[in-house]
Amino acid sequence: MLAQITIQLGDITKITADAIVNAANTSLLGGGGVDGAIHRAGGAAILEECRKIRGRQGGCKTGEAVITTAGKLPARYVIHTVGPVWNVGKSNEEALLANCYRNSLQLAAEHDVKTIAFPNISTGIYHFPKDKAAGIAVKTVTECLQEQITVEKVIFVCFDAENFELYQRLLNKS
Ligand code: AR6
Repeated sequence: MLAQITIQLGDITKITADAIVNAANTSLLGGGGVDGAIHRAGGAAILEECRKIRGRQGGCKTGEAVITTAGKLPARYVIHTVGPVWNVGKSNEEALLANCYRNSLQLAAEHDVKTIAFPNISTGIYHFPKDKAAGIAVKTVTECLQEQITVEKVIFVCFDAENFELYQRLLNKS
């Protein structure tokens, strides 16, 4: 079956899906933006598992992903990935951002996740240009979905109108 890509404008903590993705940082200990919102809404169980992962592997590198419970959220899992901080394109940011989407989907497939929601990773506090980031997200996810059979639906959850319009244009849904 061909996997489906959809777009939603809103808060990812409200999304019912097998997994939602968090734009975390390498410490896995929470922060602002979507990371703060997920930990606040999901409760202490998420941080507790993040601490255990830190104990085992000392955090999460940029471009990589780890998986925890979703606590009180209407999802089964939170997949925490660490986007790159935008450095005017000088620090391999584009490839690292693609890795976030690829590694999150890989982890999702390993946990039999059928539906997964992504925020617009790195486009907030990490200042990755939104148009570039949207292009990388759509291209990488489209490629990954063609190579696997587990994930059936990807939802790009946009928190602001600018990102929502960029994704609409890229996916021809305007
Ligand atoms: N639902 C969906 N998207 C959201 C939500 C939400 N509730 N809240 C914000 N966004 P950011 P980053 C959007 O800053 O740029 C944290 O402190 C937001 O509008 O959350 O990857 C981490 O701990 C933007 O489009 O993440 C790291 O230190 C997108 O989510 C750092 O920020 C990502 O914005 C990561 O920075």
